Amino acid sequence: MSSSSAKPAPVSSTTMLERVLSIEIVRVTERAAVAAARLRGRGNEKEADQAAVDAMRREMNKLPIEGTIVIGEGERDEAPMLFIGEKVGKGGPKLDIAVDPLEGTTLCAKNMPGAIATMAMAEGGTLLNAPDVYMEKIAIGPGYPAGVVDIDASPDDNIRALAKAKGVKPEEIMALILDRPRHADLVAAVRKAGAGVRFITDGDVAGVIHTADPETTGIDIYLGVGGAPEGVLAASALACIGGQMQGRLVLDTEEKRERARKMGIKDPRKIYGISDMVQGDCVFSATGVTTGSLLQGVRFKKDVIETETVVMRSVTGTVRWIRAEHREFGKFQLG
Ligand code: VTB
Repeated sequence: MSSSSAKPAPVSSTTMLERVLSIEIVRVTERAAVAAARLRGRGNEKEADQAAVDAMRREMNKLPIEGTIVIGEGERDEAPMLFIGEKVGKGGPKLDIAVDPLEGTTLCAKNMPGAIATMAMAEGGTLLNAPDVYMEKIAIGPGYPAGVVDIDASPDDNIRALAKAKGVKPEEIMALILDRPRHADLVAAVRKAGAGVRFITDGDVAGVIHTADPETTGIDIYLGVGGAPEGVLAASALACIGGQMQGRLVLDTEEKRERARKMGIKDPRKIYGISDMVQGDCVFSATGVTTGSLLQGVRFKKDVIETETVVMRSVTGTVRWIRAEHREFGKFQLG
C-alpha cells in the first residue's frame, strides 16, 4: 500500500474523551447558571448558590468520569455538596475538578453584572488543592516576556515594566482591582504610577480573564487579594488562553497554616505560577448568570432559555463562545 493511503494516526481514547468533555463541561455550567439565574435579584445569596450547586452536581454525576472535587464549596462539614474530596461522575478516568457554581453570589442576589457559573477539569492530581483562604494575585495577558511583572515587585515597578513591555506610557495601562478597603494602598500606588483602576465589587475569576484580551476589555493587569479557590479557577483559564499569573496564599494564622499543611502545602509563602496551580491538561468553562463584560447572562424567553458560555482547552488553546438556545424548558426547570 502506498504511503498516501496510510490511515491517519488513531486519536487516543483519552484525547477523545477530553474533546468530548470539553462540550460536556458546557452543559454543567449552563445548568448551574440557569438554576442560579432563576433567583437573580432575590437578595438571597445562599439560595441562589444552593440552586447552582444542586444543578451542577446533578449534571456532573452524568459524566463518564471519576472526578474528585479539589476546589469546591468548602470542607465536608461546612458544605453538604461539592465539598472538597467529594467524588462525582459515573466512573471513568480520574480527574481533578474545581468548581465555583455561582461566582459572585452577591452579584446574583442583587442582579448586578458579572455573576458566572464556572468550573475546570484537569487530569487527576494536577490541580492545586488550595484551602479556602485569601490569595494575593497578579495577572497579565499573553504576549509579554516571562517575568515582566512580579508579585514581590512594587505596584509602581510592575506598572512601569508592563507599560514598557507594551510600548505605551504608564498612563495607558488599566488595572482591575476588587473594591475592598484592604486595597486602598495598592490603588493609591497604581494611580501614583500613572495607571488607571477599574473596580469590580466581586467576581475575580472573570476579572483575571479580562487581562487575556486587553484590546477588548481595556484591562492590562489584575492586582490584589481575592479568594484562593477563585485563583486556581482563573489559573485554569489562563493555562488555556495564555498570559502570566502569580498567586500566594495568605496564611496569616496558625489555624490557616495548619489547614494548608493538611492539604499538602509545605511552603506557606510559596509563589504559584500558572503551571504550579494547573500542572496538567485542563478544560475550563464559564456560563453567564447575570450579563457582564465577559458573558451574556441567562435570558428566559417564552419558549427558549438562552445561555452564553466560554469554554477553553489547554491542549490546543481553543476558546469557544457558545450561545445556546435550550428548548426543553420544563426539563431545565426540573433539572
Ligand atoms: C473574590 C471574588 C468573589 O470573594 O475572590 C472575593 O472573586 C474575595 O473575598 O466573587 P472578599 O469578598 O472577602 O473580599 C468574592 O467576592 C465572593 O466569593
